[in-house]
Amino acid sequence: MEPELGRLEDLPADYRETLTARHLVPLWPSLRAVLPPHVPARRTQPVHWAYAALRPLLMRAGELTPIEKAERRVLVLANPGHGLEKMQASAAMYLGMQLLLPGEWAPSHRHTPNAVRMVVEGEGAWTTVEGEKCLMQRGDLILTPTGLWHEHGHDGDAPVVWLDVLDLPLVYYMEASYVVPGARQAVRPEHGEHRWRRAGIAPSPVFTRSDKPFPLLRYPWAEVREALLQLAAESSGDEAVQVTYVNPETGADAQAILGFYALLLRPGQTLALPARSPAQVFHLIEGSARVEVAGQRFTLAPADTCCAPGFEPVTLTNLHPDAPSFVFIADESPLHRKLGVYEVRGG
Ligand code: GTQ
Repeated sequence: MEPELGRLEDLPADYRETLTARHLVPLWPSLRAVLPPHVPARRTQPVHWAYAALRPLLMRAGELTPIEKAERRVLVLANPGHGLEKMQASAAMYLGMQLLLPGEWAPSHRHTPNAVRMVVEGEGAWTTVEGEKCLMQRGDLILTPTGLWHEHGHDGDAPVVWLDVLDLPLVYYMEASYVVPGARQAVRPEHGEHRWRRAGIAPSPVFTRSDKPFPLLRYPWAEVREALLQLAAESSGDEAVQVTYVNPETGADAQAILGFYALLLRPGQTLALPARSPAQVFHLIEGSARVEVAGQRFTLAPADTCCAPGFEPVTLTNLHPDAPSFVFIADESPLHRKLGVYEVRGG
């Protein structure tokens, strides 16, 4: 037990008032709040956003608000633990479901926060990033990293929905979040998907090495899914079958602050993840899965999303007895590792 410390009320009122007038604060009444013993205080609560409940509200937004009045037509998945107005899923993660209707265009801009798009529904939309036109198909991951121009368009004939994951809360907290509006981009024929066609071969530096901080912007789901199935076929039943979205040039995480992963849960598999410092987000791409964290138990249907605070063990169960389930995961690991605060407990 930590010894109890003096309270603010224990101090004479005139002394407190003088401190306030001088912009001074006594530490000891707040010391346990900012440095809680052994386990950090976490505002992030376990929360489940069911797509079935969210989708009609997003479609309603499509009727209520034209794209010109929204620029980005997004319903934010806000964690009540942080206060809805903060628009945070966790300390560093922002989640939004974005709707683009046929023929609409979300104009070009660039901003300091990093974003990724996980395509949830619909065909025919695209995101152009620094002149590279990235098709958006279900399960594709598209990066729009810090500082890169991006705009979204839609040539299909049905609504397209995707999940935005940004490090906006962190960058905003740093007082470094801002946007620059731009003009429609010219699409260039060169594409990271061409230069990084296959793992194991890289463009030779002599002529073609890009020197771009983000050489690959689209990770097609068809290929990630295939890779997971192959990994599952060639590993033992107890191993977690997971891939990390990386920068193919460096092998480092695809972005600097948040980490992105795709997980295959084998038929009937239960995966016990140890408590780790970063918060996590789980989004079900395909199948049926249960997520248990901090006394909560969520059943994820396809396109459902939930979040889990850091420092809590998480149990994932594939509810399909005879088919794999596929989970997209975002977490704060790259940030925690870079800051030196990453930890795993009791694993
Ligand atoms: O599509 O560029 O959910 O700038 C929030 C901010 C999406 C976007 C969001 C953004 C975008």
